[in-house]
This record gives sequence, C-alpha cells and structure tokens, in this order.
Amino acid sequence: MAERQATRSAKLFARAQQVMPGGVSSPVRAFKAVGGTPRFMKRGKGASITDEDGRTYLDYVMSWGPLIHGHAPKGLLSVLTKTARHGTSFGAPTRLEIEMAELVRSLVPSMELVRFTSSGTEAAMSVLRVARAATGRDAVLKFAGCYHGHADGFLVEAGSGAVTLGVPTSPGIPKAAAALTLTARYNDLASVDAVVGRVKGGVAAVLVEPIAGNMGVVPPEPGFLEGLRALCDRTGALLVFDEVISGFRASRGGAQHLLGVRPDLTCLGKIIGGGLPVGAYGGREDLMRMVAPDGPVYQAGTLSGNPMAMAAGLWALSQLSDKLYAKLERLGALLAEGLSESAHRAGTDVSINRVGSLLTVFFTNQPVRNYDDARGADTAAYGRFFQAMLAQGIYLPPSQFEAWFLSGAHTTDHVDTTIRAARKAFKVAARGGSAPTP
Ligand code: KE4
Repeated sequence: MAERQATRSAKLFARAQQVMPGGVSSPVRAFKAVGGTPRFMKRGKGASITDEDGRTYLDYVMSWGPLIHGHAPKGLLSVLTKTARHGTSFGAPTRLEIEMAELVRSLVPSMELVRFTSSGTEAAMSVLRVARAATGRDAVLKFAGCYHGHADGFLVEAGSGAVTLGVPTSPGIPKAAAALTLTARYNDLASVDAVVGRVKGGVAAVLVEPIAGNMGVVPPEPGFLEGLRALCDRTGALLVFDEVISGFRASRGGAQHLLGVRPDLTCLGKIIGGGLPVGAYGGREDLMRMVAPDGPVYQAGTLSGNPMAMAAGLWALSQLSDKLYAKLERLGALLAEGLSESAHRAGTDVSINRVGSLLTVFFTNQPVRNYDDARGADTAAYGRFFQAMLAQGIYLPPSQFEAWFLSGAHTTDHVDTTIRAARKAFKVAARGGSAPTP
C-alpha cells in the first residue's frame, strides 16, 4: 500500500509520539531502519494481520516469534476466556504453574527445575545471576550480534533492535557492568578461547543463542556448540543457551534437542507464552536450587506464572506436533528456495540463512556466518525490499537483522504469494538509492 493510504497509521503515529518515546513500546517496531510509517495493527487472524487503515498483510513477524500457531487460534481464545472467568492473577501458587513446569521439563529435559518470569529479558538476566552465584565469578561471555534482552550487561555489541538502531552498546550502562560482559565472534571457537583465556579465574558463563536470530538468522557451524560445551567443562564456566527464539521453534525440544548439545542452564520466552507475556529459566537442579526461596539467589515477579499466561502457554505447547514441524520445515524450504530464485532472476545478490521456520534474506553476495558478515549486508537495499513487499501486502521484520517467522497458519499458497511479490520487490531493491516509502 502507498504511504498516502496509511493515513490512520500516520495520524496514530503522530499522536503516539506525543506520549511514548518513538511512539512505540519497543524500538524495532518504529520502522526507523526501513523508513516510512509503522503500521498500527488492529487485529490478526491465522497468518494475516490487519492495520488501522483496513489493509491486511501476510505476516512474517508473528509478534517476533511467539505465534507459532498463528494469530488468534480458536483453541487459545476459548482457553483464555474460560481462565479469565476465574480471575487473571492471584500472586499465589496455582496448579497451572506446576502443569506448565512439568510440560517444559518433559520437552526440555535439561531444565530439571524451572522458574517462570514475564519476559525473555527477565529470564536471561536471572539465569546469569544464578551462574555468577554458582561459580563465584563475575565475567560473562556473549557473542557479538546476539541479543538477550535489554538488561544492562547484555547491551554490549547486542543484536536485534540495538544493532538496527546503531546502538549495539547502549549509553547508560555503567562501565563496571559493561566491563564484565566480554564478547567473542559467533562460529569462531578460537576467538572464544582467546577471550576466556585472558580472564583471571575464568568466566561465570558462556551465553549463546544456539541458533542466532538477532543478527538475522545465523546457524551454528558443526562443532561450534560442541566446542563451547567442551570449553565450559574445561574451565568451569556454565553453558547457558538463550532459547527465547529457538525454544519450541527449532524443534519441540528447541535447538538443544535438534543439535544434541546439553547446556547447564536455558532461558525461554516467546512461544512458551503462546502470545502472552511468559519467560522461563531453568537447568541443572543443583544450580536452580540456589534460587530463592530454596537458596539465596533472589529473583521475583508480580505476574510471574499468572494463570492467564500459564493457560496460554499450556495450550500453545500442547499443540506442538511432529506434523507441525514437518509442515514448518516444508514451508520454510519452499520459501527460501523461491526467494533465492526470485532474487537471482532479478539480478539481486542475497544470502539466505534458514533453520526450519526461521529465515533471513541478507542483501549481500557473501555467506553470513557471524555479526561482521551480517553487518556487511546492504541495509538500504533491504529497506527498499521491505517497502516493496509491504506495498504488496507482505509484512516483514522492519530490520535486516531480524528473523522471518512462519507459523502453522501459513500455507503453500501464502508462500507462493510471497515469492511472487518478492520477484518485483527484489527488482526495486536492486535499483539503488535510499529506501523509497511508496
Ligand atoms: P523479551 O524481553 O523481548 O521477551 O526477550 C528478550 C530476548 C531474549 N533473547 C532472545 C534470543 C531474543 O530474541 C529476545 C527478544 N527478541 C526480540 C526480537 N529479535 C524482541 C523484539 C523486540 O525487542 O521488540
């Protein structure tokens, strides 16, 4: 759709900026990296989403990953309606939390004990607190381009919205906090050895997205995760998998099941809440027993484990099936092949990384295996591509450094429509110049 027809969104955006920084509740939604007016959405159904101007789009953001079953699935709505009748939050233990923790542990056996939070950020910051308490060490190693939420220690060479907006290391982080976060290069074990080797007494944890999604999708190369496991065993550091994106997405048991590497601790988010705010962390029992009130490591949350979120999560996880993952794999492969062929025919250089239903189209003719490679992509070309797809009713992540998400509600017809739209959009991308806002 042309910008001129996004009038209601434009008016709402102007109003929103009067009362909210950037007019949004999370920076990447503001379209800063791709230009134009962010579409204010009013409803979603299945694989589609509709904005305030009544324009419906095929959605590949899917709320940044939680909606593996699509928007507003019937079963979820009835579960939420039923649950809400009995109250939305008690601030007291409920049976639903036990059922949810037992289900998470059955799907992700390395999570011997589980604690629920209300976001992936909370889960990631809490799991690091456990790792630091357990090892008595302060320094933590993360990977450039990976994103673990917005807690102070994580916003060092961070991916996702941080790199999108050009602030991978945010101001406002105390120097002392940033100094405790060391970074290495993804898929480069030598860089890990070099960094960890310089830390007197070793690091508390190696924190990694086992399938990176926040520099765009970058899969681990064979041996990378295994190498991290061995390094942690050798040095007494704890291996922490941030599976907020890959959890229940890469497989029912997440990336750790798909790739066969067992971390000491894991954090989860997105799909686990079925579209409601849920995060979780967990891992080895000896470590998790350190969490209050069993142990001294304090972490808490007013709405942690609330019945509405637990009911949504239980429904979402209970609907995960081999059939769903087979469909997601098939659609993901079809989409990636079709996009690659469309780009080639348009004479546009792209490098497509995909794992199952997660993919990113990088505007570069080089393979993308780490943050430096990703940042070599032509973000202006991506912006033109994004706008040309939006104009044809395809809603992509408004950043080169994010993942596209498929859901069980997507179909082969949706994929065919997307590939047809891409044929035109790749030509627009190839034309050069700044991203047009049609
Ligand atoms: P939340 O606090 O946003 O629930 O989770 C933070 C987080 C932690 N770990 C990983 C691997 C993540 O991808 C995220 C959040 N992902 C971004 C999108 N790449 C959320 C979108 C946004 O910030 O608006």
